[in-house]
Amino acid sequence: MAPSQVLRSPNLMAFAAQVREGLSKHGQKELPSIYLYDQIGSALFEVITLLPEYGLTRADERLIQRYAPDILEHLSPSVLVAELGSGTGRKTRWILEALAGREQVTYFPIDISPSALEKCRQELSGLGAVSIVGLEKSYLEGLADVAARRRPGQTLLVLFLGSTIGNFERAAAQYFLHEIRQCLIPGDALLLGTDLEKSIPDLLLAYDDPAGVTRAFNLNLLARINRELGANFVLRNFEHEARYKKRDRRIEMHLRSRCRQTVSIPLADFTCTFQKGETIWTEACHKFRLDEIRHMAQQAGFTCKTQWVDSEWAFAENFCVAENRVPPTA
Ligand code: AVJ
Repeated sequence: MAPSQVLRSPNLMAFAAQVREGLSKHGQKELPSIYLYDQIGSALFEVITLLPEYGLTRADERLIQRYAPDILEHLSPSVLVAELGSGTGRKTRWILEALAGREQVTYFPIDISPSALEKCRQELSGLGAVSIVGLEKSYLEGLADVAARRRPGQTLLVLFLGSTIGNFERAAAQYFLHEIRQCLIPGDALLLGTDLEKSIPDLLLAYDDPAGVTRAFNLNLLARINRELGANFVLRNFEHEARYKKRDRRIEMHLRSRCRQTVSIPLADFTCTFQKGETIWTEACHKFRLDEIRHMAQQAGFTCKTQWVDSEWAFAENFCVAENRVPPTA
């Protein structure tokens, strides 16, 4: 085996394979949104959460802060907390602090990014009664791991915050909730954060802010492909675009080619041509209705006990409890 192949990590190979697959599509070219979140992308997203136009994350945190006591009331003692996507730990802190006031807690942040797990550990290290066990795995692998470690009598609380579920196609979101439920036992809980439908101009501003942070966040995906796969994307030749697709009730982020151009991506063994005006679809952010979320939860084997909605930004925190029966997948 050539030395360069020995040095290629499985993660990098998977990245290369998915870039190649997405950019060789004959219709709409696309790149998986998970790759927006390298160290630079995650830092840019952090800045997005501070923008006045992007109220989503602040609404999420306000709701968690305010309703943490109500959430705890529903959970019998000896709680294990698992979070899908470690985030920064900022929102989770409110729940862990409240729990730690009543018992010793174990917190499992699950993230494929080691740097995200490290940041999360730093942010939450001051909490005395909380032991943090980071799992560098995909969401469902991590959750299965947590389920295997639980002892009888422990209740599992799964956190899936920030409307990350909105990145899935609707059918895939439904399927994913069902997969989460399969890892749980009756009485376990899921706290699901979902961004709600709101005025289209407000949504477009949230995903195409005047300061250009979201633009930088989107373009960083091409810069990352340059850095990690040796590609030669010229970032100035692409334009950030946010669109609202009414039929799908989602924002889509695209990168639009300003001219006809060819880009080579050596570590993906691939050369790609873009027509002038052609786009790469980089992210979908679905928006939800309250009754739709209750229905999705039910179809997945949960009962949505409470939905808290923020008064400044239409966002819902959905508190769901695992039912005895799990419906078959549709
Ligand atoms: C982190 C997936 C919830 O969908 O609003 C923000 C990502 N993309 N601005 C979202 C995002 C552009 C964000 N999520």
